[in-house]
This record gives sequence, C-alpha cells and structure tokens, in this order.
Amino acid sequence: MDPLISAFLKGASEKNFQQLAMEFLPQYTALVSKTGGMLSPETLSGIHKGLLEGKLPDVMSHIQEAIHAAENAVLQVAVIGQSGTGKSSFINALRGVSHEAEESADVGTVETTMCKIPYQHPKYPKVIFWDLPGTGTPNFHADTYLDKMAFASYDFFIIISSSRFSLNDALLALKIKDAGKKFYFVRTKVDSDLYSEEKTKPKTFKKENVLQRIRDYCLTNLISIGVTEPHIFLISNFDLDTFDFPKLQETLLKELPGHKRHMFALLLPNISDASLELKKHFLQEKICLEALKSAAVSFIPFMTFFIGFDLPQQEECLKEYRNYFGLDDKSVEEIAERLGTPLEDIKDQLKCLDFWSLVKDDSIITQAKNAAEAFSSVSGGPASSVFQALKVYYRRKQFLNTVADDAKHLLRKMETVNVALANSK
Ligand SMILES: Nc1nc2c(ncn2[C@@H]2O[C@H](COP(=O)(O)OP(=O)(O)OP(=O)(O)O)[C@@H](O)[C@H]2O)c(=O)[nH]1
Ligand SMILES: [Mg+2]
Repeated sequence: MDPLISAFLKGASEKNFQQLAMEFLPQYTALVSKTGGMLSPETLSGIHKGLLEGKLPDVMSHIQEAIHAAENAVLQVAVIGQSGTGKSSFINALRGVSHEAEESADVGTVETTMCKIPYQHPKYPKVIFWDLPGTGTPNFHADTYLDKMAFASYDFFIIISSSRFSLNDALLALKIKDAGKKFYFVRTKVDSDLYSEEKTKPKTFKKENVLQRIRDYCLTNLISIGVTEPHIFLISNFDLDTFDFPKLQETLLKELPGHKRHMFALLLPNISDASLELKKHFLQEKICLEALKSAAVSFIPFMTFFIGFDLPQQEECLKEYRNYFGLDDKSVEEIAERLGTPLEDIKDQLKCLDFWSLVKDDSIITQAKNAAEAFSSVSGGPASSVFQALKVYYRRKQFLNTVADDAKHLLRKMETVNVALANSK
C-alpha cells in the first residue's frame, strides 16, 4: 500500500491529526517525486490546514476539487515557426495522429499553414494545439503578431525551426517572455541532418558530434539575438523516442501547473518504457488521491457512505486505462496490422483485454481485507468502509499495472519489428 494511505489510516484512526499534517507533505512529495504531481501549492496548504485542524470534510473537498480540476483542465499549446519547418508534423506527432489521417494537420512541402488553425486532441478534446501562421512572411511584425494571435490564451509556445532560428522567431521569443509566458525552442529534422552528414562525411561521421554542433549553432544564434539561456530540444518528428523529445516532455510536464500536468501526461505518445512509466506514475497518484478521499470520508461521523465501484464502473475504469496506454480496440487492431500478426494472436497476449479474469482475481479482496483488518485491529476504526475504499484502490492498481505491462510488451514487439525492418533495408 502507498505509505500516504497507510499513514493516513493510522493517523486518522488514532485521531493523531497533528502528526498526519506533519507527514502529509513529505509523503506526497515522495509519491510524486517523478512527476511533480497534480496538487497545487494552494491545495497542499489547504489539505495541511484541514489535517491540522482535524477537519476531514475540508481535506476531502480539497482533494475532490483538485481531481475535478485535473480532469477538466483546458490546455492550449501554440506552435509557431517558419513555413516548412515541421510545425504540422510536430502537432500530428503529439496528437498521435498519422500524417495521412483525415483529422491530421496538413503536412506538405509547400506553404500549407496560412492562418491559425486549432487541432483538438482526438482523445482529449480539451487539449488544443494551435498551428499559427509562419513567422517568415514579409508582413510579419513581432510587435503585433502576439496580440493578433491572442497570445494570452495559450499555456505555452513551441517555437520550431529546422535550420537556424530566424530573427523573427527570436524577437517573438523575447515578446513571449515579456508577456510572462513560457516558450521552448524545438529544432526539427535532425534525422535528415544526420543522414546527410553520414552520406557526405562517412569517415569522420559521429552522431554525437553532429548533434552537439547543431545544438551549439542554435545556442549561439539565439544568444546573439538576445535570448538568454535558451532551452533547445533537437528532435525528429519521425522518430520521437530518440533525440530530445523525451526531455522536452519531461520539461513541459515539470513546468506546467499541477492541474494541467495530469492531462498533458495522459496525452503523451506511448513511445518508450519511460513514457509509459511516467503515465503510470500520474495515474497512480490519482488512484492514491481517490483512495485518500474515500478513506477521509470513512472517518467523518455520519458520513460513512460509500459510492460503489460496481462491475460496470470497473469495466469503464479498465477501458479508460487501456485508452490512456493506446490499447483501446482500434489501436490494438492497428498494432496487429503494423506487426503483421493476426489480431487474435495479439489479443491472446494481452491480459488487459480479459476483464472477467481480472475481476475474478480474489487476491485483491484478500489484500484489501487484510489491510483493513490490520488497521482496525489496532484502532477499532470503521473497518467496513475502509475495506471498501481499499478494494477500489487495489482493483484500480491491478488494472493499471496490467495495462502498463501489456503496453510495454507490445512496445517491445514493435521495437523488434522496427529493428528487423531497418536491417532489411
Ligand atoms: N526528415 C524530416 N522531415 C520532416 C520532419 N518534420 C517535418 N518534416 C517534413 O518537412 C515537410 C514540412 O513539414 P510540415 O509539418 O508541413 O511543416 P509546416 O511547418 O507545418 O509547414 P507550413 O504548414 O507550410 O508552415 C514535410 O515534407 C514533412 O514530412 C522531421 O523531423 N524530419
Ligand atoms: Mg503546417
């Protein structure tokens, strides 16, 4: 069990709220050490105060509000840069949409983005990527551009370039900074830089040296234009798990406000074990906070009702996790196709598709019972409602672990196929 939950159960049953208040922040910080977490500093201090004063209804409502805010967060990302630099490709990659899909952002070799266009994330409609018009056109004016583009509505800006960053981009970056917004420089197409370098200088070619040269070049350019300490991310839109894309994800997550972080983490493409783990950590936090909320309810006199987690709700929960990890029915079909493996064979390998065997696993009930009894034998607390809360907690964790393991399994298979394909070329 997460230390946060066991400490809460112990503290609440002994009515040792001072101790609980003292322990909460360090324990929560440990729980979210890899992700930053979804609770804002205000929520954390609200929970701390609620615990200190022994006001569990306050604790419960702070957690409830934070979960609600995270689930309903709106995220607007502006992508800017000169024509042809790969803005649309980057948006498609982040939306997990293939360039040929109907709902994809237009990708082409002529200037295809003429005015600002919103692209909703197909799974998370509250997340919108804005493909803003190129900054390289003659009638571009850094002074008026941001106002025209309603800059205040974006959470952050991604400035894209595929060679050197232009003066216009740098001017824009300075304006964005003055307006108190965050921006990140992304240098795309490093795959083609590497390809051409290897072709032209096969004897001296060293991947790391080429990448370092591009990085230094971008840095020098931006600093000379007046951008201080620019963060530059070298990426290939065709190969997200290599180069700096994972670092970009991490940085964006760290710098977003807590309630937006959760949404952003869920939409990130499932490109590596690290990205799957990251998602898992975010969902674990949510499971833990939900359990904490239910546990708090258990200790509020006359309020020990329990909102159930019946089979349809469990099925929905598993479906949701599968969706987050790209294992929904449609995605599994697409993966089977890409692997060239019959769909039934793939399905047989995925434990998360068999809802009934998962819910038949009694060990969850035993775990929850033992944990609830262990704690109530010490305290004589409200064991039954705590047992219900722990049952949900263990069941959700079981679903999450199963889905994440299956996603890793498929990722491994895809990697093997990709390597075989690359070797056959
Ligand atoms: N090799 C390589 N090609 C890329 C990459 N990103 C984009 N491209 C190609 O670059 C061309 C332009 O990409 P787009 O995504 O349409 O660029 P854009 O910035 O949206 O262009 P406009 O809409 O005209 O402003 C397309 O042929 C893409 O396939 C990348 O990371 N590597
Ligand atoms: Mg475009």
